[in-house]
Amino acid sequence: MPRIITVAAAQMGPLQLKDTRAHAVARMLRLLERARLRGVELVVFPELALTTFFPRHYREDVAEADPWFEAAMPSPETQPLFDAARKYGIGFHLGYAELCQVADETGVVRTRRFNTAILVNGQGEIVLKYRKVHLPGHAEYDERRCVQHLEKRYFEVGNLGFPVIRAPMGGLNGINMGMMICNDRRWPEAWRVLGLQGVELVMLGYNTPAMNTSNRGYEAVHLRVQHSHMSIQSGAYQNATFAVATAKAGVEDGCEMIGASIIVNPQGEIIAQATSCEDELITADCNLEQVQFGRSTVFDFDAHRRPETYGRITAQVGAVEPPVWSKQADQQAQPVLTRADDQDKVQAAD
Ligand code: ING
Repeated sequence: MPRIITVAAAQMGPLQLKDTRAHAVARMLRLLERARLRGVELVVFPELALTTFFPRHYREDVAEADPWFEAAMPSPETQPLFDAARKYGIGFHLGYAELCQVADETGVVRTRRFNTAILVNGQGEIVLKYRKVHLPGHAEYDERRCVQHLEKRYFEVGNLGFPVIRAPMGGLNGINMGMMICNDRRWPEAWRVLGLQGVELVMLGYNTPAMNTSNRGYEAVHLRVQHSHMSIQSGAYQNATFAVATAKAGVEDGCEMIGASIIVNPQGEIIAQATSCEDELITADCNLEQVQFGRSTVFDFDAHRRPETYGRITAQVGAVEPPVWSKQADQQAQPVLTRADDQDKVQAAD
């Protein structure tokens, strides 16, 4: 029995520093209206969809960046999105900068700032929240860079892990849905944590500079889209899940970002792709039953994964130097990896 949901990536063109939330929301409402006309049941908006990509702008006092953050969700400016969701019966994913008062790991409630995404159902209810874990860039002004990328200055590392929820969406009474944000897509660990929770549909937004702004080495510009697509297609294929990846694209205050939003099926095929760097709606019918092939054959995790050999993945942060081969007669035979050895070796690497 097919389980079909019609999804859309609602790609957005640039938002300039001068653009207001009302301007952004108005454009998003037009995309929602277009989605309704096409029978779309779930719309994925980009990362930080309400403002320009402000981590390119340095502020000495982080609190000076607070006007780019949402202190409430919904807020008066974003309430129209929730109203439209309820009116049309369309769910949506929204990326935004979250300003909140929550306890930290020491239990102290304080002001905290996250790069956040929420999933809202067709009744306008928030069913899932995610806070970006992999924050690229840097925390201090970097004079070598041609464009700053200060996500480590403005956001804390997300404290919600990579959650998956099974919830009704569209005409289906249960879909396993998860989220990640932008740079997360480049880290296979993020995809696998979602995959190990049976995710069937991964939603992500991104703001990706169209060129290498780090000024540390050469990266051909055509690789920007290629690396984005490789990451998403691999993640979807290796975890037998659908993925909807939505760009905020185009030139924001002189800084170009890639578009190339895509919808990918559990076999890693791109089944829809944006071709502009403007507001553009791409749609696809996703038969979630397609996830069964991958997870009952090549990626049957129960049958094929060997976690006892993966210790390094969670025990190490950076890489360690490998042992050096030598011709010494007394060179020991290559040690057989045992779980204890694996852990000891890893501890030694700390
Ligand atoms: N943007 C970029 C991204 O991961 C980046 C940053 C681009 C990192 C290219 C590495 C290479 O798509 C965000 N917002 O994470």
